[in-house]
Amino acid sequence: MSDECIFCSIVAGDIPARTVYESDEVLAFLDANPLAPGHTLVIPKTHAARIGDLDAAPTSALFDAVAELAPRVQEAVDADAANVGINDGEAAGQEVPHVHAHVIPRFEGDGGAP
Ligand code: DGP
Repeated sequence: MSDECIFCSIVAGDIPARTVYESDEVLAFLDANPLAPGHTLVIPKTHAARIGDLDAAPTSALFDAVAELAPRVQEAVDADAANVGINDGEAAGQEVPHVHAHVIPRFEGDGGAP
């Protein structure tokens, strides 16, 4: 838990979010700036800025949750596919320094990758 981390504040319930899944290790919620309907962020509850900083157990819990949620998110918005990815580091586009996986639903003919 980091006091200055937006996503830690969401985990703590101090900032509201539209939660779609929660376990002891992982939280998933809708992205505040969605690139598509249903755009979901999946985060470990443990704070780590980069994927390489995360311990093995939360890493495993994160990827298990992503694998479980990606098809469910697609189904929820009737999407054809999804982009699943992590921006790992500022130069890769990471704006929030708390590890998070994006699940971005995609639709046939929606114009290409985000
Ligand atoms: P990235 O660029 O990979 O760090 O993506 C960060 C995402 O987090 C971005 O798509 C917007 C989203 N985001 C930032 N702040 C908040 C917030 O307070 N609530 C929610 N739900 N999403 C947020």
